[in-house]
Amino acid sequence: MPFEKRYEAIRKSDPQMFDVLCNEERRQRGTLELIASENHVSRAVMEAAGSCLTNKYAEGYPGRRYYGGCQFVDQAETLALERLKQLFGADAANVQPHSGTQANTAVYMAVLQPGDTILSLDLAHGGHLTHGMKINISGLLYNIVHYGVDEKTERLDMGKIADLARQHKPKLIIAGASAYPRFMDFEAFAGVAREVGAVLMVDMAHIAGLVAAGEHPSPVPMSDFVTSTTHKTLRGPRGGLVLCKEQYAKTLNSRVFPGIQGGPLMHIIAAKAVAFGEALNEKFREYQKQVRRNAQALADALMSHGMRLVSGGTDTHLMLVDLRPSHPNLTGKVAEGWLECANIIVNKNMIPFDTRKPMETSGLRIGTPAVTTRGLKEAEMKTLAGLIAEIINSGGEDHLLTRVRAKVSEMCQQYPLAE
Ligand code: DSN
Repeated sequence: MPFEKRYEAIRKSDPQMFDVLCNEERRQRGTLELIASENHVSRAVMEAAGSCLTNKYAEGYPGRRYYGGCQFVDQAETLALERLKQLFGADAANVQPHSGTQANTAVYMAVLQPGDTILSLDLAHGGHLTHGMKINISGLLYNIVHYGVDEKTERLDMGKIADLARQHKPKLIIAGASAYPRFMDFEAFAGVAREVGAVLMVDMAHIAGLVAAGEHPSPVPMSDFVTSTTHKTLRGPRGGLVLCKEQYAKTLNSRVFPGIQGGPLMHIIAAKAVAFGEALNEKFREYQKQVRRNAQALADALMSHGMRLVSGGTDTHLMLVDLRPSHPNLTGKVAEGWLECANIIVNKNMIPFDTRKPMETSGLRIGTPAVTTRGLKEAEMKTLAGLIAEIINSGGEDHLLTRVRAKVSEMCQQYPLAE
């Protein structure tokens, strides 16, 4: 069925919004999405997210709600919880956080008092804004000490992190990143946390799908809390989740609701349950293997075209291109714009020790989850790397952008998104 047919009611009631939705659907279908934190969900996830569960208030938790008529949304939330715990082997879980930010904030409120110290990765070295950025709630409420990557290896140095922990005695240590291309040693983090008496929270938002499929070491056994979004490699609807040890479950639940949220989004929780069900399937494991194989192939091919990658490559689904050595005058912002003109979508990103501002940057972050969902494999990664390198080397030359756009369009037709 042509996708426009799915928006029939909107076409009749709100032609302006119909146009917006169709344009975005055309954009997604006609571009190659290399933003590392994005993906394309299944039709089943989309149906659950667009279902009648959006009509239902269900403050509370399954079996203990502040509203009548919750018997079926209780089933939806219970399915989500059971599947999630099975997927990651977790003791306890909460699927109500509206986002990763809410998930992280709920954990902070469960174990910290304002003024307590958090030790976390610097945003400028690949961390996340909810891990203590000055004007995020985390940075406003808590005392933040950051670790970074080693200047030479561009990898985490667990010795230095342990020293910082001994010096500052954080109450909470956060492991997790939004732009770190290497495996993290969660055992080592747990050892540091144990030594200084800190709680360990791993924010696995980027790698959750890889962890679920056994393609990245799991942080669940050795962490007090594990948070995640549900829409990145995990390929669910936009949202958040928290896993924790049983001893924290009651406090954590009360910090999510009524601590920082009211009514849960039951349609999204149903969509999370559908996505977790998909992630339990063998096909998902194969998908995640391919995500990593594609990342490896893309990284190798980009380097063969003379591009420098932060830390020299990737273990995961993403890589960071450092534009400085090959193109000292080119910013990530400009390169992102050229690539977008050719329908290749990436995001500018700070690289460690970047001297440019976050809105300019000297780097690009590139990830393979979404193009792998479309069915692209290693051979297409090589082609893509060649196209990216051509564009960047050409200085955004118009004729070339037009030619690459035609080639990308051909690839999109060859690997269409599911109807
Ligand atoms: N904004 C997300 C990302 O792109 O990595 C993190 O929340």
